[in-house]
Amino acid sequence: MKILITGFEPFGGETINPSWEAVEKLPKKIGETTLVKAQLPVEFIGAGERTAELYYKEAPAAILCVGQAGGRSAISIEQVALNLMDSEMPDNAGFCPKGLPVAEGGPDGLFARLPARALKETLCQAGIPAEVSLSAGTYVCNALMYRVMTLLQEGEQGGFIHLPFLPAQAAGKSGRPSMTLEMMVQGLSMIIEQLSIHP
Ligand code: PCA
Repeated sequence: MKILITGFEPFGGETINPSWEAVEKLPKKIGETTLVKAQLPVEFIGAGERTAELYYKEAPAAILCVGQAGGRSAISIEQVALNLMDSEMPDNAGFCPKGLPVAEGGPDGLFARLPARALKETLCQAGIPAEVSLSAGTYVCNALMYRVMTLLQEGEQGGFIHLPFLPAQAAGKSGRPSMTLEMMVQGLSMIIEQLSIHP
């Protein structure tokens, strides 16, 4: 099985993004699953376009997108993507949509195609803080997740995982939670393993 796994470049004044730091550290293969990794731009349009290109080129059986959700304390398995782009902060291309749909005329929401609760349980049992999240926000990550859910065909899995800040990022922001890179990498590996066992 082949899985496309993506992380993001830094944004919002940060110099690193835990999602790419963690994805980059994953091995090329986990069990029988080959990982195709890509770093995406933090762009409402560009992130989805790059992912679609890779999906058509690589024909993966699953797409797992990963992003940063600074302020969260657990690995968040996103359950739903909204057909809404609404932001106070421009993306890295300078685009700052206010209340626009991701896909004109598309459904209001699309669910992840992942066993979210089972994944959460597996991580928690291994001592890795994890939660099922009901909101991926209305910024670039949500738009990418929505786009991914429209790409996937029958029998293919996909979804979005949000990661907390890394300790180095949280250091300057008193009280912000963080997670070590090792724990993030372990958490993502376990998620990929579980997707491979239950395709
Ligand atoms: N997090 C942002 C976009 C890129 C990222 O890593 C988000 O949650 O929308």
